[in-house]
Parts: sequence; structure tokens; C-alpha cells
Amino acid sequence: MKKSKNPDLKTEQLNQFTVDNSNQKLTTNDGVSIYDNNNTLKVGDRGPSLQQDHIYFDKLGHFDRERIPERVVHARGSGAHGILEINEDISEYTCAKFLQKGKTTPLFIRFSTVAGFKGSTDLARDVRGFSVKFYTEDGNYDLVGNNIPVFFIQDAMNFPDLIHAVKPEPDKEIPQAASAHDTFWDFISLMPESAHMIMWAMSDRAIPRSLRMMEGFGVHTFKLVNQEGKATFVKFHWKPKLGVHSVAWNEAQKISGFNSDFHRQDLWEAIDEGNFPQWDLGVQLIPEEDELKYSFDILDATKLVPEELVPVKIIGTMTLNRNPDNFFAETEQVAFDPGRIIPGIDLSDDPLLQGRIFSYMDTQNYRLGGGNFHEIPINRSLNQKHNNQKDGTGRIDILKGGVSYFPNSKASGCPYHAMLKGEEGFQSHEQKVEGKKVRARSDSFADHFSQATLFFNSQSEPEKQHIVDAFSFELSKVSDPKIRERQTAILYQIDKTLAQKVGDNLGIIPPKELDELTLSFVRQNHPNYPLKPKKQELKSSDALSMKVKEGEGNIKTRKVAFLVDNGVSKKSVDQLKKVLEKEGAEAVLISSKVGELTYEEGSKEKISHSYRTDPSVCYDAVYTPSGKSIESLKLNPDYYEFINDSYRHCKILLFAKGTGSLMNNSFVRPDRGVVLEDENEDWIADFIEAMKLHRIWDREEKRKVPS
Ligand code: HDE
Repeated sequence: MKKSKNPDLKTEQLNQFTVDNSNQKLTTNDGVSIYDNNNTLKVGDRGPSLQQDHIYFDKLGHFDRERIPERVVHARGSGAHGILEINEDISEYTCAKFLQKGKTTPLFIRFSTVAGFKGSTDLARDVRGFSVKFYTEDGNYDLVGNNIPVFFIQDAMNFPDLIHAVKPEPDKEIPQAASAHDTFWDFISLMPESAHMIMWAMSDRAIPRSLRMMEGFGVHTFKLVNQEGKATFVKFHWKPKLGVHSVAWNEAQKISGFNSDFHRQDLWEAIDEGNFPQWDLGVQLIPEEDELKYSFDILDATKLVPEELVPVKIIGTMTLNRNPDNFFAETEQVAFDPGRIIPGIDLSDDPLLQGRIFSYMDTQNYRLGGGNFHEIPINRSLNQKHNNQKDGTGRIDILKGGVSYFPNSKASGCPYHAMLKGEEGFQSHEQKVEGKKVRARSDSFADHFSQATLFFNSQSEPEKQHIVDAFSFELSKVSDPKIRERQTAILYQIDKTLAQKVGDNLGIIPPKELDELTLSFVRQNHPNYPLKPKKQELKSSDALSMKVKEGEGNIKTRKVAFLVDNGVSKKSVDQLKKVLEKEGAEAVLISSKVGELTYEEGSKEKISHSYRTDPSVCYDAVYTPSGKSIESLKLNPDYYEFINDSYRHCKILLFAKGTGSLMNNSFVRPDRGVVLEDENEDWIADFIEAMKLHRIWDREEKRKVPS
């Protein structure tokens, strides 16, 4: 494993708590050396066992308490350590020290799916959590975002209902990690405010190729606050250096069967091999004066700010450079909370964000067993905390002295308030607030469809088709026809053709108007609904599509399967391998069995992957090298399954000299992404260029191979 060069301050802090068992003698939890760890204490060697076996009780007693409650949402997650480096000057907008030009800050990140349990598959159709804890010199700051820039609901009050609807149904606890069931679509079809988010969730964004290839968003509007106390609204963005890519739905389902840890393993291996994943950190800055300038309300988390309206300014780069030492101690016990803010950053009045501030702290207290979770090493700030909070379960810090109150004279007034000595400390932005106390929703939140339409209009044709397919799949799994119909009425408000295409697949003519029941719920928030939407600034936004533009993109860390067997030409293998390695991609030899392979030239090669364990869905592209191996490949059904699936999932296939004929017994036919050495002088270059496009999605339409 490659180690990052400079262990950062957080790593140094964690090292104080790290335990290494190598070359150590086994002990009890009290450090007493254990003589025999195989046998309980008995009367004679056939028993019975004795009540006084303190060694056994020590071991089993701890084992019995190994589990803690999993997160109520985002239970399935994968973590990593990293750093953020800032290379732009935004001191005009914020005094947050970690955001100043030239600063490097250690961080811990946790990616997650939302609906599934802790052991559920990585490739579920779902939103991905994107939580970052920065260990800054001002204290810990958590940016707890998602890979989708908007959310299902506008007010925190609806959150438990949303989650109850998507989680397995309470009577039968079915289905696991899936939104394709009645209760979810019942809720969604009655909540048109979810229309924009549901378009993202039914798009390919919800089935990423890798955690390293997805965007991250802070979702809410936050505030940056400068030294003078002036605030600027901000939206946070993470842009992956490897581009934004997804798998095909049929592929996602197969990956879930073959390797349900696909994303977790991919992240771990990339970091382990020194291919450190990177994202640029970007900000959209909106002056306070512009708060009400747009067709949408910037406090409404179901809306995004199009990049064409407010450009994303890149200010730094995050690099993930170290895997956790222990999953439970770090990834499971890390406690995120959007309420952990520091000087220079503040919350906006977004009612969803405001509601989150209670929930996270509360859930950590429950999940991590009381108020001392800040003292768990992964959650500790780099600054030693100093306050008069004391005691409680699992208290670790040993507070010295006889005083734990303020004001005091006995400890010279310490710990003192920063203001008493004219020093800096967290101060909330001095926002002027006045109004009546009401439980209500602003009518500026009532346009539920314009941005859903903007999103759909911004998609390429294949992306649009995938959205149609996803709605058709999910709603086909709904058993109540009324729910299906109600949802197609929502789709009709977004885009008529979308609604009609989905309707066709369900045997429904989509109603043109929202269902009466849906309207009755919306009118609880907006009595005069429908309200005329404001004129939209844009018809479409390039940034919302994942389509890779010709000439852009790269193939770094992409995995290419070399389908080989005894007799394969070493020359043919090495020729492509060399080019791929130069481009930063990986060649993996797959044969009919693991062990040793003999090349046509006579030399041997170690084989660690076989068709039994490695299906095509775990690779980005496929190469069939030349050689005598063609004779056995010709008769191998696993080979055909591999290339057929790759083709179906719109991947790039390369056939070296003399192997093109293998295509004839498969569905594969030449196109931009099927390259043959026999017919193309620039076969390697063309293969690489096609790989940069990630997938040849047009194939689905042209060859009718829906993936
Ligand atoms: Fe969360 N969310 N959430 N959420 N959320 C949790 O906190 C909650 C929301 C997000 O890797 C919980 O520690 C409420 C939006 C992520 O540990 C819980 C509301 C966004 C994670 C909770 C929201 C998120 C969570 C469960 C509506 C994107 C995983 C366990 C007001 C900006 C954090 C936990 C991790 C986790 C509550 C809405 C992202 C229950 C009440 C919007 C990435 O506290």
C-alpha cells in the first residue's frame, strides 16, 4: 500500500489511539495475559462450566455488545481520509481559516446510500450521501451533502414520512434498498414538490459507476461570512477529476448479485493502489441583495441554481489519500452534523436545513450512546475542547480541577469566553428577522415543475430514455394502479412525451391534470395552488447532463478485461497493456481458470481472475487478444456471455487481429465502440478515444439493445 507522504495532523492525532496487535501477547480487557483461549473453565474436562470464568465472561460479554444501532438513513457507507487544499483567494467572502488560499486541511469523508440497511448492495438505485468532516484550526466543520443537488421535500417536518415511505414496508419488511414499491410512489405521487428530485433519482445519477466518479453538492444554500460580518449566499459543489459516470440499470442489477461491495471495494482499491481520488471544490456565490432575484427561491432545497446563472468558482481540491484502519472505529462511528459550523460559515433560513440541525445531533446521541461521541477519536477536533460540560456515558477526557461552572473566580474565570478578552470566536451572522409565528409554506416554493422540466430538457436522448425506463421499471413494480396513474399525471406536468412514454409502458393514458387527492395535499401548503410560475431564466443547462463531450474525458483507473486462454499471444497482450498503463488505465487478464497460463510464445503468466468470479459488469471495456486461444474461446459460452453483456451495456470492445470472427456467434456488431484491428490501422488509438466517451449509449437505440 502506498502511504501519503505527509501524515497530517488528524492522522497524528488518530495514531495516539491506534492499537497494533502484531507480536503482542493476548490479554483480557484489563491487560491480564491469557494462558488458554480455547477452553472455558470446567469441573473436569467434560464439564459443567463454572460461573467464575472471568476470562470467558470478559470475552463473551464484549462480543454480546458489538453492535450499535445502524444509521436510520444512510446506513450503508464507505469512508476515507483525505485533505483539502485551497488555491484561490475568497477572503473577500469568508473568514473561515480553512478556506484561505494556501491552506491544507485534513478531512474524513463518508459516502453512502440512503434507503438500504448497513449490509445492502452498493448498486441500489438511490441518492448517494457525500459527507465531509473538515478538521480545521477553527474546529470541526461538516459539509453533509449528496450526489444530487436538490432534495425530495422542502420542510424538515416531512422527513420521517419520506423515509418511512421509501424504507421496506413495515408489515413484511420488503423490499430492501429499493424505491420500486407502493409506499414510496404513493408518497411521491401525493407530493409534487418531489418532482424535480425524483427526475434526478430516476436518472443515471442514481447508479454511479464509482463513488470516485460522482459529483457532490451541499444542496442547501449556506452563507459565507467575512471578517466584517458581511454575508454572501453560497452553494457548495464537488467536481470529480475523473468525470461523472454511471452504469446501466441492467448492469447495476447484475453487479449487485456478483459483488454487492462493488463501490466500497473500488474506493478502497483505488486509494490502496495510490490512485488517490480527487474532486475540485467549487462555490456559487450569490450576493445578499440577489436573494429574491431568481424565478425560484434560493431557500427551497428542491431547486438548484443553474451554473449558467451563477458560475461555479473552483477554489480548491480534495484528495482522498488514506483508507481507514478500522471500519467500525472510523467509518461507523464518525458523526456528521450540518450544525457543526465554524466562524466564516453560517446557515441560511432554508427550512429543510434548519430542521436538520436538531436531527443529526439527536441521532448521534442515540446511535453512539450519549453525549460524549465528540471524544471518539474520529470525531475529535484538532483543537482540544475546553468547556464545563462533564460526565456521561463513555467520558474519556479527564477534566482537571475543582471547577466546572461559569462565572467562576476559583479558576480565574476559565475557560473564558473569547469576547471577554477581545478574541475571535464563532458569531452568528447578524441577520435581521421579523415576522409572525406561523406554520406555513411560502408561495415562492410553489413552482414544483419548472426545474424538473429544465432537468429533463438538459438530458441527452439516451439519458432521457434511461429516465423513461427507470420510471417504467419502478412504477411497474407498484401494485396499486391508482398510484401509477397519479404519478403519470405528475410526469405530464414535467414533460408530456415523458408521461406518454412511461404511460405506454404501463398501459395508462396519463391524466392531464394532477389528481384531486394530490391537489388537496398541495393546497394545505398553497391554498391558491396552482400558481402561475415565474418566467424561467433557462430552457436547458449543459451542466445537468452527464454526456461526455468528444475530445474530453480520460480513461484513468478504468478497468479493461483481457479475455485470454492458453495459447494467447503475449505480444498482442503486451501491446495494449503498455498503452493502457500509460493512460493510467488497468489491464486485467481473465481466463477460464485461475492459476497459470501459457502464452503462444511459451512463457507463463499468473492468472488471478476467471470467468467464474469476474463477470463483464465489473469492467469498463473488453479486449480479445490474438493467438491460438481463439480456438478455446470459440467454444466457451462464458466468453460469449462476457462480450454480449459488455455490448449490451454499451461498453467498448476491441478485437485484435484474427479474433473479429468471434463476434459472429454473438450479438456484437461493429460500431464506434466495437473496434477491430483487422479493419482499422488506428485500432488502439480509436479504442482509447471511444473509452474516453465512457459508453456508446447510442447503441441502445440503433441496435435495440436496451441496457
Ligand atoms: Fe440527512 N440524516 N436528513 N440529509 N443525511 C442523516 O444522521 C435528516 C438531508 C445526509 O455519512 C441522519 O447521522 C433530516 C438532506 C447524509 O453519517 C439523520 C433531514 C441531505 C447523511 C438525518 C435530512 C442529507 C445523512 C441519519 C430533513 C443532503 C449520512 C444518521 C430535514 C444535503 C451522514 C445520521 C453520514 C444522515 C436527518 C435531509 C444528507 C437522521 C431530518 C437534504 C449524507 O440525522
